[in-house]
Amino acid sequence: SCSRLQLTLAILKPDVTARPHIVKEIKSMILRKKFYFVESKKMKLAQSEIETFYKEHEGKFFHNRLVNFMNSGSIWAHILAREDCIKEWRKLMGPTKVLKTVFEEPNSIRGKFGLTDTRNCTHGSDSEETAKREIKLFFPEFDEEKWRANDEDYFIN
Ligand code: DGI
Repeated sequence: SCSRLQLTLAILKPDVTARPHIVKEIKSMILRKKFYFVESKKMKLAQSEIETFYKEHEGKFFHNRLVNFMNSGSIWAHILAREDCIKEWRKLMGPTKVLKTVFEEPNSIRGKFGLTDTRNCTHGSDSEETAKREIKLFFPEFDEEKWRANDEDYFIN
């Protein structure tokens, strides 16, 4: 039923956004796994927005690299919907570390296209609470209640 659709924030990072044929292939992988694209936009984040987005990683050894990378080009931001969306999107992304993806999840997005632990293609929210916060950050105009009341009926049944 409709109430079982879960939302997540999915980002295609600058490494893939710079390569249109990879973007196309990842979007096909997303559709093949029965996710719906609820909202999509291509955008360039400001440094301050990246700092806010990755606040929890402040102080970690990879923080500067991560911020510089996210600042290096445009991204695609998507709201995806699916049953078990958060877990399923993270499964399709594959593990964070590129070596692990290559040996354990070669058919995941990161397994196929990941370059390094920093240039690892995608982002996905890690919980419902995070998803709500991240969706608000990237799509402040998105009204989840209104979407659930209207558009969602279009997809199911
Ligand atoms: O949810 P994930 O993106 O899989 O991973 P996360 O939330 O733990 O970390 C967010 C991002 O930070 C991740 O996509 C890439 C970067 N990162 C995390 N751990 C490492 C890292 N980058 C490097 N270079 N090395 C790491 O160990």
